[in-house]
Amino acid sequence: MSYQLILGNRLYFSWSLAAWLMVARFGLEKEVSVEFIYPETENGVGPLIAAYPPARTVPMMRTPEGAILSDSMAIAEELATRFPDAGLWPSDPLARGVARTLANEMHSSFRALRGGWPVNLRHAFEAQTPPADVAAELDRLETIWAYARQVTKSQTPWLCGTYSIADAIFAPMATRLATYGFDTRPTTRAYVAAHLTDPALQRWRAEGLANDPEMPSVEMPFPHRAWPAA
Ligand SMILES: N[C@@H](CCC(=O)N[C@@H](CS)C(=O)NCC(=O)O)C(=O)O
Repeated sequence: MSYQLILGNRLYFSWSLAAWLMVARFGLEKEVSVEFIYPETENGVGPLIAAYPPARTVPMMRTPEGAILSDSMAIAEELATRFPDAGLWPSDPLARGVARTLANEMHSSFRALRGGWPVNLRHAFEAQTPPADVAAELDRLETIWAYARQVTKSQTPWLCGTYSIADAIFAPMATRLATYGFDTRPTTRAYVAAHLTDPALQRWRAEGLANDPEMPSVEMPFPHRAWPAA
């Protein structure tokens, strides 16, 4: 049995985007088969993921031995350990440490942004004024993204040199800023643009638009604008 990754709707499920990038962005699509499940009711993904106990959320990855990984960072770490040549973490020790702490901060924090501005790759909205708690987290993003680029001397658009798990896990945050039209500060603006022009992210969105249903319960009542090119 090969690796099996179960994901949710490409246009709304933040951690599913991050997990898919950990596969697609690192050349692992032959090793990991990907399936999508679409919750249409208040029960969410629960009944659909019930075949993989004890998972309750997506992403979920089943390893060839049968381990059920139901947490994004567990999926990240197992992929990085099992496919060491794929380069999921930076090889440079300093850059790897920075990438790890940023990825884990994303996973454990930013509750206001995650709750207030849900991921939406179907629609972009006219620029929203962030509430105070969201604004504070936007400040924090600018701080840690600028820190990572500066301390690792990144010469690429990415946080720690070559694209790493840290960039995959922040991709949904970059798309949030595109969706809600926030006029961001310099490092943030350039970093969001890098994600919007990333071919893997563009493919994820195009395949979502072609295949995945609209979820009215996640849509916000703001005026729409065109999806930003970058
Ligand atoms: N700890 C999990 C959280 C994943 C998570 O919250 N997934 C959400 C969607 S982004 C989910 O599956 N929610 C249950 C539902 O929609 O019914 C992880 O990091 O992978």
